[in-house]
Amino acid sequence: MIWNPEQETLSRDELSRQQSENLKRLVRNVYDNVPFYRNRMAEHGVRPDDIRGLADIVKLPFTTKNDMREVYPLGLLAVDREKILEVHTSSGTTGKPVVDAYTARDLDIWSEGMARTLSMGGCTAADTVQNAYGYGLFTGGLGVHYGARRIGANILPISGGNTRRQLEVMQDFGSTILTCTPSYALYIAEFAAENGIDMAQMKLKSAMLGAEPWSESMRAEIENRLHVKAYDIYGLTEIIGPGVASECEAQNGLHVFEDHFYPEIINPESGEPVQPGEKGELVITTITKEGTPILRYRTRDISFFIEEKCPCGRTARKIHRLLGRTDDMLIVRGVNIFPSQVEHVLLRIESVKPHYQLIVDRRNKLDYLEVQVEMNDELFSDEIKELEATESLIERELHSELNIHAKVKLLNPKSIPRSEGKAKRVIDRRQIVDKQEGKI
Ligand code: DLL
Repeated sequence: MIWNPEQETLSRDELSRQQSENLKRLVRNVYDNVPFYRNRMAEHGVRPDDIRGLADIVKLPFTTKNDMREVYPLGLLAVDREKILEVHTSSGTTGKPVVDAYTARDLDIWSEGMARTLSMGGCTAADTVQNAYGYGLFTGGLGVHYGARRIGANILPISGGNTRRQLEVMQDFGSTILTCTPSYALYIAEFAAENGIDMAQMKLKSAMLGAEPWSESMRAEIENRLHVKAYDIYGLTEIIGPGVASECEAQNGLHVFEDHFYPEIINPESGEPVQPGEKGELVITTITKEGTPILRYRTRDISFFIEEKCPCGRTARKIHRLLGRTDDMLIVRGVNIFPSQVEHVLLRIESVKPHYQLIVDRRNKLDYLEVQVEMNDELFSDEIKELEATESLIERELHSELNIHAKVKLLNPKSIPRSEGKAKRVIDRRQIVDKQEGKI
């Protein structure tokens, strides 16, 4: 179902007209009200009058995560403090968190984006949404909450964790839509199987999954085990939270809600727009936001535009499911590797589980990649030579996918820590080694 047919099926001309107007208003607004942007624009030699339409967006400076950290906490505020109703931040594990401050209108835009998103998964007022994203400063919990509320669905604000209780609640209240990270969805499936709970007996029909990278093969696994259709949903704190781009029933690319979030794809090295259909870094401008509007935010997420018309009838441009992050890309012995490539290979192998970690280290000054993956219970009780054969099979498959050798280590079932939120897939020990050696 299309939540807002008028906006979601706009003609390209009308959409561009709206985007253009909003962009001009945004630029004038941040120039007048946010010293950070006024200075940035001055450094770039660009004034609000230079932005006459969408094509001029390339004249504007980019904003990076570092910029946002430097002005922490509220240096990007474009309205009076008292107009702010709510604040969210990223987890900030690698530095100061980034902040999003919402006015009433921003919360309205967020609810709209999330109502569109949940509708794509078939959510109506008759549905029961089990919201297992974390509530708190993280945007997942409240983002889904506001969207479900706008639709008028019944919300179970259970938050993440306590998997036994998740399954009890799902059964007792007949949840029809599950919202959580893909890794947690898989964990719920695994827990159910181990405890003899038949997921086919549940009423679940869709799972709206995002906040971390996942793959097509992982989708198949989740759909089979949870008996749902699984949809990819994307967003980030800097922009608004979830509800920036989401997958419709075609399950082939995510429609960007571009009447609010204007997308570009650039070459991360040169900063120039890529050719149509070419992959690059997603850059987003919040053309309607009031509290903390952002010019050309460099998401570091890698994707490309899918240009074909979507059978669902929505006209907003689609991006391919995220391919990785410019900063998650590992360079091992000069080869670019994304954790998603490894996941793709592992999910093809029956006797292992999709719980894995990549450990990168440096031995004798050479990069060394080890893929640790859990075996399933059958393989666990098999003979040593079976384990060895599986390890070499995975090593061969990884080699043909990645073009480098990775050592595979099979781990006992359940030895990789489970996450109720985002999973940790990469442990890069090289940076520590480099620091110790005084190279960095
Ligand atoms: O993760 C917002 C969110 C909540 C999205 C719930 C979807 C569902 P942050 O914590 O700021 O916000 O992290 C944003 O997570 O730049 C991506 O690298 C990654 N990410 C988010 N969604 C996806 C996805 C929330 N569907 C960062 N696929 C982003 C791949 C995703 N990566």
